[in-house]
Amino acid sequence: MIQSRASSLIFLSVICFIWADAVFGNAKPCSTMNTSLTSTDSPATKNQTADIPQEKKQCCMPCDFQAKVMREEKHYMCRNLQTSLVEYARSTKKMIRNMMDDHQSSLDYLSNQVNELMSRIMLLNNDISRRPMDVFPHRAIQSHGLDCSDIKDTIGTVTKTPSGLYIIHPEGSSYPFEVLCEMDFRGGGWTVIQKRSEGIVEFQKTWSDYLDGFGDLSGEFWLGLRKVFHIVNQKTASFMLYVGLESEDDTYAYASYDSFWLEDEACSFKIHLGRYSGNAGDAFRGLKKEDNQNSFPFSTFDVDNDGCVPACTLGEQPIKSCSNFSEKTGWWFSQCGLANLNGVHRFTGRMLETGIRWDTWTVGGKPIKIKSVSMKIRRTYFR
Ligand SMILES: [Ca+2]
Repeated sequence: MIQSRASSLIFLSVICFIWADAVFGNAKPCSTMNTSLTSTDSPATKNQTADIPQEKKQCCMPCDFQAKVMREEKHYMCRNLQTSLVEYARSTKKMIRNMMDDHQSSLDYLSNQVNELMSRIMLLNNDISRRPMDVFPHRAIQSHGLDCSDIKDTIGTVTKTPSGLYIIHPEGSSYPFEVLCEMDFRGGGWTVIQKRSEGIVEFQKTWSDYLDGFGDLSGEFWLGLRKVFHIVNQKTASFMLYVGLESEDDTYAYASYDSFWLEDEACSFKIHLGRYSGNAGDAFRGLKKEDNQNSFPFSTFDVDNDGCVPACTLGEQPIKSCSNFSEKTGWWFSQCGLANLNGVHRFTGRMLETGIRWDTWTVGGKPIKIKSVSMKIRRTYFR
């Protein structure tokens, strides 16, 4: 803006200067005009000059006066030009200073933005390092199927199905519900029915809680006996169970059962397990006849089906309720038995029996302390 204004000013001055130079430059001195008139003298022209006495009078302006006027005009134009140049230089300097100020402001703003982003990244990093690794998306993918195996078999034939939360609607269930599907583990199609890792979710719950489920499907949870019942009791499918264990020393073991189903609520969801395979031992069946939890009903502290009537003896201790003995957690207790994957996470009490238990997984004859566990089920494709 300033630049264009200054340029216009200079341009105008230059034009004026050229114009003035042309006008006054072309004005010849009077004496020369007189000479030319006299040299090309003819009777006709003599008469013409006689007819224009006024013109002759103008042409006869004194030469020194005319030169003086021209000089003054030229000086005036020069001064104008000088002034314009000075103003132009000043405005250019000002403009450059303004531009530099603007650039500095922009740089300051960007620098602040970068600092703010760096702070946010640091906060996020801290947040991530504090939280347990959560590789699954939090929102359920709107894809209906009967169970995770069904989803994998139907959608998975077209495109790869990722692990995560899905909505399923098993046969016999009057309502759809959300489940965590593991699609990458051992061929995929696994519906996770129980998961524990950090010990954030407490498993000391009532019968009602164990019926409907609790916890967070993207973290630790118990899916719920009713939902599991609906999944494994579909007419067209049979299911297997996989129990994955991780010790406090970061070692892994598993127990797999080639069939798994539950009886209905009226029978307190008695558990039925097929053949065992794995390296953690068959803690569901245990080592002695009375340890066998297979075909036993589920128990909580408020619904007692544990087979201790009126009491069992563990060591020297009489036990009336295995759930109470296990800090009010729920399981398919059979005179307590050797397995309780719902036990208290990292139990620090004196008796190991009340922690997460899979007592056939041992080292040096002693049960290994368990920190993470998951129970998942998948359709079996053979009968
Ligand atoms: Ca009892």
